[in-house]
Amino acid sequence: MGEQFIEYKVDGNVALIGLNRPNKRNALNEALVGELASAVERAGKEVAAAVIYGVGPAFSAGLDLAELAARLQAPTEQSFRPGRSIWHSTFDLIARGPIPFIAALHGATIGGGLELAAAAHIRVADETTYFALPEGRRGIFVGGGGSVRIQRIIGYSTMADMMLTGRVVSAEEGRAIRLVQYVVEGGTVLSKAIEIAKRVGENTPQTNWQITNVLPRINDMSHDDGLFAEYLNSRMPRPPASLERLQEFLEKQATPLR
Ligand code: 1HE
Repeated sequence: MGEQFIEYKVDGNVALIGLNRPNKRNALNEALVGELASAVERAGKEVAAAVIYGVGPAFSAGLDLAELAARLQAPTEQSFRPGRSIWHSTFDLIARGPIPFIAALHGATIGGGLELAAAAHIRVADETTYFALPEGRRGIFVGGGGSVRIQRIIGYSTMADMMLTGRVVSAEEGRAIRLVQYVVEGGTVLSKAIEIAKRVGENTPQTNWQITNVLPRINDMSHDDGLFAEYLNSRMPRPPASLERLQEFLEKQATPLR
């Protein structure tokens, strides 16, 4: 793929996608986001689950502010052409694609970096992780789906507080406001995320797709529409693996819940 800013490895049934621009704290420029889109598409075709992590001291310092400043300083015709944001299309490939994504967070997870993490289905942070939405400080606004995804995760008031004040939120506070599901010791986040991804990857692809695609859409619906959509979903043909798994349990061959 000729990657400059993304590293891609496969470990069993899991893809490991690394943001690899450590000297700029994995600030997200257009080239990086484009490479990320290719890596995400590739993972969807060849593995059962994926982990996104940051190389170097941070997960990601968010939007590349130098690139935006250059664009604002010297706008081109392209700058005014309407179209879909590459951030939206790429982060949607993660959030609404065929496989689950686990974000492994450490250090700065800021602005667009947090928007990227919010596109994943499970977020694991180590204790060095800190979150901020300094858009207010920088004179800009979220643009990577944060007003939809982060707001739905933490609610308007908490997001408004983070954006208006630009304050830093620790890993533990991140767990309290439901930004992350796990907080682990420094240095162990990647192995924990891989362990989770491998376990998730053991589920049937259909169930994983329902959890990552049906469930969040139902979350956006009214009570009545949600129940209707759940009913329709229950009428979808089930793959042979569903019956095999039920039989495994009934024949006392299933691995006990752990
Ligand atoms: C960057 C960026 C960046 C670092 N764009 N170059 N994001 C922010 O407002 C966060 C801005 N960054 C920081 O506050 C700090 O860099 C950190 C707290 C993340 C890390 O601090 P530190 O001391 O480890 O590193 P550093 O020395 O500040 O940065 C190392 C280099 O990365 C340095 O470049 P150098 O050439 O001087 O070595 C920094 O300039 C560069 N760097 N962060 C460009 N973000 C779609 S809308 C999304 C809106 C947002 O994301 S707003 C949040 C933007």
